[in-house]
Amino acid sequence: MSDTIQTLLQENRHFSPSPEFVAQANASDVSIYESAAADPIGFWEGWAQRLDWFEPWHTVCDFQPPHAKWFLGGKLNAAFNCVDRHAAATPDRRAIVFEGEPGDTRTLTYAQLKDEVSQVANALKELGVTKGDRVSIYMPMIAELAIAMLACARIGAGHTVVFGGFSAESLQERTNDAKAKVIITADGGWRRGNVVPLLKIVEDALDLGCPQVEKVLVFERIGEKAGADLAVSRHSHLLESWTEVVGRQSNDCPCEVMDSEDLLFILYTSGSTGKPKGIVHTTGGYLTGTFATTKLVFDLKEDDLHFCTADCGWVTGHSYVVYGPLANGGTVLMYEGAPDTPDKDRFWKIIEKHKATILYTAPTAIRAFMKWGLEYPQRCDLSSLRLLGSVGEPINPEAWIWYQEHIGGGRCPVVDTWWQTETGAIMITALPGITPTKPGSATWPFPGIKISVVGEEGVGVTVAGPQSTHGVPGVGGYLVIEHPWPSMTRGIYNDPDRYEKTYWSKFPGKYFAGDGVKLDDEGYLWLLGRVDDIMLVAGHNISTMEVESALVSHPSVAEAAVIGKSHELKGQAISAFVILRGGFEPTDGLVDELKKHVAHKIGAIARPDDIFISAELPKTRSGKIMRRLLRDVAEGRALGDTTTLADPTVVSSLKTQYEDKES
Ligand code: 6R9
Repeated sequence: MSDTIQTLLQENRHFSPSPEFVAQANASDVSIYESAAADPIGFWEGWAQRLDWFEPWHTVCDFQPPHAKWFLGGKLNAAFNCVDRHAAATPDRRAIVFEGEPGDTRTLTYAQLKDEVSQVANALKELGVTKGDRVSIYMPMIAELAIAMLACARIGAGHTVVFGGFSAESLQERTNDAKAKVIITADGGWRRGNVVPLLKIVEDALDLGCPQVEKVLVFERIGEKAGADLAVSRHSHLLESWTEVVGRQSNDCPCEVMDSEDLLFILYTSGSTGKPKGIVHTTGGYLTGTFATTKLVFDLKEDDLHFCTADCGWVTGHSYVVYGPLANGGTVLMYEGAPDTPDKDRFWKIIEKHKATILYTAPTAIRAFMKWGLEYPQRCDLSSLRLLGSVGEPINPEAWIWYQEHIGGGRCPVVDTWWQTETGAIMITALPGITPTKPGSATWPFPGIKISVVGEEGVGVTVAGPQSTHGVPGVGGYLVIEHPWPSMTRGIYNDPDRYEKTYWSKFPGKYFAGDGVKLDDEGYLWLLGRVDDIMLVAGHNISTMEVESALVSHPSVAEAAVIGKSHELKGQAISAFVILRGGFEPTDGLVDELKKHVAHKIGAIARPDDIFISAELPKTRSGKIMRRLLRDVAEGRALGDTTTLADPTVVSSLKTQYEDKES
């Protein structure tokens, strides 16, 4: 650990935005929290008024727990707000800057984006899609993916984007649950220099049975190397070439007039157990939430280039690659491939080449960058960056400071943003022109959002920004959201009971997020991970996150995953799975040292009973560690559902190694 990091952690230092940043910031007045808390409905209405509506709403919010509706009676179109209004005002401004993995680039101005979205929208109509239908999208992370989403929104068809790394079974299950009439795909995409054969996987899904699918629109991304010939395919009667069908369309396609509460999209969350949940988002509320948070959290301006590294297969890609930035008339950078292709400096090269100003990525990526070493970012000029964001998992203080120091050059504010597919938009975050940050804390709720930290009985402390009641140091609880907010999910597609049971039954009338959180004595929120991952050791609640952060703060540890393993006396005993940094050997001496290090950092109660040094950890395709499977390994059970893993072989080989060591 560098001396600077050591000092910063010991000082529990706050980072304040620089005076230059504050002077230019979209939000720099702390009173925004107070006014939003006093009148959340008025706060959100103010943001909705900054969108373009065809007809105004008559009621801002109607909340009949667990169901909320927003901007009732209002009519608008999401594509109009993300494309047309900017194509009219600033036609030559860049909307999308795309870079493919092989290095090909493409820039679309708002005028060009409007033409392409309209042509694809007309193509969908020709294929029989009408307002109220659903379309599934299975594409690489290329500009046409965003275009396809906006084309659906333009004609009032709900989209369901299925991440291009998912299997034929996953695609089939989601497509059928949504009853999608059309699938939009590409012949393939690039990943680590290889072709991901998307069309072949679509064909496998069709073989498994997608009875309601009438057409498949295929974008030719790869060409011959994809090995797909539309004419000779066993499904050729369903396949349509994008070049041909889109190519012959007019660029004039009026936007459908949509009700505020009409479906915008369904996005399936993998979930750690059970069938994926089809999370429903509607038009007016979702757009208001993503529009407001993009403007304030990312401080987005006309001349920014916003680089969100998430794939559009995840909610982060929906909200902060497509809808939020484009609703603001911003410019987004989309990158197709892996961060280590051709080399581990790819993100930094992209930032240098295109002069990206905002970077929004995940802790799992930041920890990989730390492991790869400083030589990669240091090769590139990252001086264009002015703001950094993190999302997806709790960020360890160590990783936060590394990110701030080595990527942000010590000058960029870091916003750690907590939210979920279900919340649609960011819920807990710093506002970069206002909030002094602390490494590892997501800080305060976004204005207009009221979060409570509650115990089993549902009583607790409510936080709504800097003026909130301060917590009891060290006391954690369940994260609940007190009031409805515009971008909240309207439910689980085809499963209303599961919606109520999952989110609204533990604490009636309040949204239960499923995460643990701790409030510190200055009113800052510290996320502790999923409640299923919190351990109960000899009567003490200990979060896996805290022990992992302690491990990662040791110079030998690159990444750690901690679980509670059943224990006769203590209830649960702490087991850790650790990946070492290059140059460190897995010796018994090191294991002992790590145990002592954790005891020293947190207390003897948190000392791991065992530490297993491994080469990899089981992660979901979006990079979250699946601790449930590590519990299966440690407790000698058969592995539960592994279908959401990025690489299912990781956990089976880990299980073998673990069992060899135990025996
Ligand atoms: C946006 C997204 C949601 C779950 C959420 C929580 C975890 C996300 C976080 C975070 C701590 C953050 N999570 N952001 N935990 N700090 N900044 O990731 O949505 O894929 O639905 O996952 O991710 O556990 O409940 P989604």
